[in-house]
Parts: sequence; C-alpha cells; structure tokens
Amino acid sequence: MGTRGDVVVALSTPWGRAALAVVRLTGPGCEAVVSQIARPLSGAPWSYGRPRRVALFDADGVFDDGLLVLAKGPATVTGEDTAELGLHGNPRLVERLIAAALAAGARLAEPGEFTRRGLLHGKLDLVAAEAVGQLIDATSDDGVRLARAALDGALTADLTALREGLIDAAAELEARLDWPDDELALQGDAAVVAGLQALADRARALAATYRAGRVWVHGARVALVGAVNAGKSSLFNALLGTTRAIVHPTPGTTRDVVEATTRFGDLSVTLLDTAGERVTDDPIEAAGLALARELIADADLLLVVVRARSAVADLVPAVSGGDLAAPLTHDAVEAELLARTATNPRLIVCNGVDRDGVVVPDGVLPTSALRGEGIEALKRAIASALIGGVAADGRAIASLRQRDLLNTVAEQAEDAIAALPIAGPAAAAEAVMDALEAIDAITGATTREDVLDAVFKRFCIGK
Ligand SMILES: Nc1nc2c(ncn2[C@@H]2O[C@H](COP(=O)(O)OP(=O)(O)O)[C@@H](O)[C@H]2O)c(=O)[nH]1
Ligand SMILES: [Mg+2]
Repeated sequence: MGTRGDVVVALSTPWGRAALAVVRLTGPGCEAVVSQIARPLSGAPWSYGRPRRVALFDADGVFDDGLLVLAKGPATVTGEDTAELGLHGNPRLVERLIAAALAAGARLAEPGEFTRRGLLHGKLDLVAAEAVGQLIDATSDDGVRLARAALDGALTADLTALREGLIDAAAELEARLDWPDDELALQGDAAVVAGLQALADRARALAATYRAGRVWVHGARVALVGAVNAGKSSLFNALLGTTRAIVHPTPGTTRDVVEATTRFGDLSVTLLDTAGERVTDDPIEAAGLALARELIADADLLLVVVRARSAVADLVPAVSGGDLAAPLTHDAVEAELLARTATNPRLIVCNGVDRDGVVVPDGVLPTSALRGEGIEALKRAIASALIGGVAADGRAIASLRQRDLLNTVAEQAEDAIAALPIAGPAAAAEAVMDALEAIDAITGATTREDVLDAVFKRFCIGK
C-alpha cells in the first residue's frame, strides 16, 4: 500500500450506465482536492456534514452537476476527512471526474483502502473489516445476517470472551511460576485444565462454522458426477427446474462442464454437470473427464449419481466405505468413482428408481429424474449437507483466515493442557500466550502487556 495520509479517490458504484454514480475521496486535505473539481451551485461556502448541490468541472469547464457530502475526520468511517460525490451514472462523466481529482493531487485508491484506513485509525477491527467485504459479497439472507453480526461486533465479543478466558489461565500459570509458595489461593490444576479445554472447544466449534458461513456468504458449488447414463444431466435439469443440459440415451452426451446457479431456499447453489465416467478414446470426452476430476477437488459437495438397478445392493460395501479391494460385481467404473470420492463431502444419489425391481441401499438418496421424484428431498439433503448442524441464528465465521487462527487457538490451548503436568506451568503458559497471539491476530489487536496487568490485578502484587 502506498503512502498513507494522501488523498485517494475511487468510484464506489459499479462501472456502467446507471441513474447515479458515487465517487468517494478520503485523506487529510480532501477539501482542497474537492474545491478543484466541484463548487457549490449556491455560491455559499462548504459546510461539513451537509449535502450540497455542486457543479463538477475540469480544465475544459463544467461537465455535470451532483451532490456532495463533506465530512470532517476523525469522526468518519476512515478516520480522515472524506467526500462523497453523487453524479450522473455515465462512465464518461465518472472518468472525467476521477481524472480531474487525480489532476488536483489525489491518487487512485487501492482495493479496500477506505476500510483499511478505517482499520488503521481504529474505526473498526480486522473482524469487522472482513465483515464489510462479506456484507457486500453475501449471496443469501443468512450470509447478510452473519456479516452484519460481525460488523456490529458480535464476533469480536465472542473473541474477547475467549481472550479473557485465556488471560485468566495465563495469570494462573504465571502465578505458579513467580510465587509458587504464595498463600494466595490459586486454582487447582484441574480447574485450569477444565477452563482451557472449554476454551479450546469453543474455539474449535466456532472454527467448524466456517463451512456453513462460507456457503452462506459465497454460495456453494455442487458437482454431479457418475458413470455415463446414470442420469446426471436429467437430475441437473430437475434440480434447476429447467432444461439446461442435453439429456440423451447416447452415452457420452455431456462432454463439457455445464454450470448453472440456482437457489435452494435461501442458499445460492451453482450446479455443475460433468461428463460421465467411462473409459473413452474420444479426446474431447477425455478432456471433459479430466476437467470434471479437477472440479471434484474444488466442489463444496459432490452428488455421486449411480444408476438404479436390481443388483444395486452390490454398492453397499463401496457406499459404507467397506473393503474396496473385495471383488465387486457391479460396474467397475462406479466402484472406482465411489472409492475415489470417499473422502470428499458427498451425497450418493440412486437415480432411476422408477425402473422395475430396483433396490436402494441405505444411506443413498433415491430419485427419478424422469418422474421428478425425490428431487425436493434431494434439495433439502444438499442444503443440510452444505450447512451441517450450524444454526441459522447462531454465530458463524466466513473467513478462512479466522478459521485457521481459531484452530490454532484450540491447538495451543490443548498443548498447554498437555504441557502442564509434563513440562510444567512455564511451558503451559507459553502455549497459552501463543493462543492469545492467535486471537489477537484475528482481531488485529496486539498485546502481552495486559497479561501481566491481569496477574497484578488478580493477585494484588506490588502492594
Ligand atoms: N427410467 C429412467 N430413465 C432416466 C432417468 N434419468 C435419466 N434417464 C434416462 O437415462 C438416459 C441418460 O440420461 P442423462 O441424464 O443424459 O444421463 P448422464 O449421461 O448421466 O448425463 C436418458 O435416456 C434419460 O432419459 C430416470 O430417473 N428414470
Ligand atoms: Mg450428461
């Protein structure tokens, strides 16, 4: 990021034609830049915080009129002087305004720079800054709720509670080191261990909400895979409620990956229909298969589609993760696919249950894409597999960074538990410090000093 403290400018609305566009500026001396590109129509001087009708001009003269709000730092979102200019939403006009601002001494803002400046000036913490991005990205109402809660400080409050618990534990451990014979009552080791375990569990539980949170914010990618002619394209169309992929009895009909986004309730789901699995010497089909295999790695969920048949009971060992080396009488391609995807998040769908005498093993979702049977149940199963057990009104995170750090918090708290009886309180305290550092990395705060503060406060040392 470039020099701080300079005036930056950016278009905050999408590039394109619209009724209005909003251009923002921030930085000390913002008003000096603005006075070179806008002047009040009424001729009266600027007043901070009040919207003013302005004429927008550059070296060639006035090119538009608009509405300007100037705000004085530090009581602004960035903590610096800011200006918001609304003008007509024509990219030509926006380009002229931005060029005029650059000529007047501003520079183009980098992505997220307004929020980043707010962070720098303590207007919001890192968790809230990430939430700003999530609020803009959210593809579902639950995603909006999650981001809103984080922006309003609810997630930071959870982290603060975790942090306080860790500081208490650190204080207990430090006290054992410095004043082992002090008659001041210390907690027993069992209580410290129980406290640390509860903190580790809370951190891990919050980290585990990441999958649901990410799906709520960014939507999910769900790939249909299976042998040729299993009915993947038919299911894809049935789930979309429209004919988007070609369905045909000829095996190998789908070669490219077909993608479409739909909603299952509140969730935004992108479905991917893929080429069917089989041994092929058609280079295009083989390329499609290779692409499908790549997508498997990225998908949030796989729908492994198997063709309903009377001998389908043979699938049971593969489905239940049984010994796949055991000879299987059903299609080797399907068996290989079931084995290959065993560790992926997946649902196994048995399609074509309208056929005579078919058997559906346990743990497999029965559908008939032909008759539209089992489709609603499949949509519900997809949604619940994506969200897991996370309550829609509970707290959830949608940042991979936060998830990894929360797992670090849990690991360090558990390391402290393991270290206490073996390596002693010094080693345990060190692990708790690492857990605290991970918490502070999440919120963007720094500390160590306040661990000592807590020790002195609790034990009245220095008296
Ligand atoms: N009886 C029956 N036939 C189906 C069903 N789903 C698909 N088919 C038929 O199976 C063939 C292959 O379907 P398609 O969706 O192209 O399979 P894909 O190769 O897995 O994409 C077509 O002739 C479909 O009409 C079903 O639920 N029941
Ligand atoms: Mg197909």
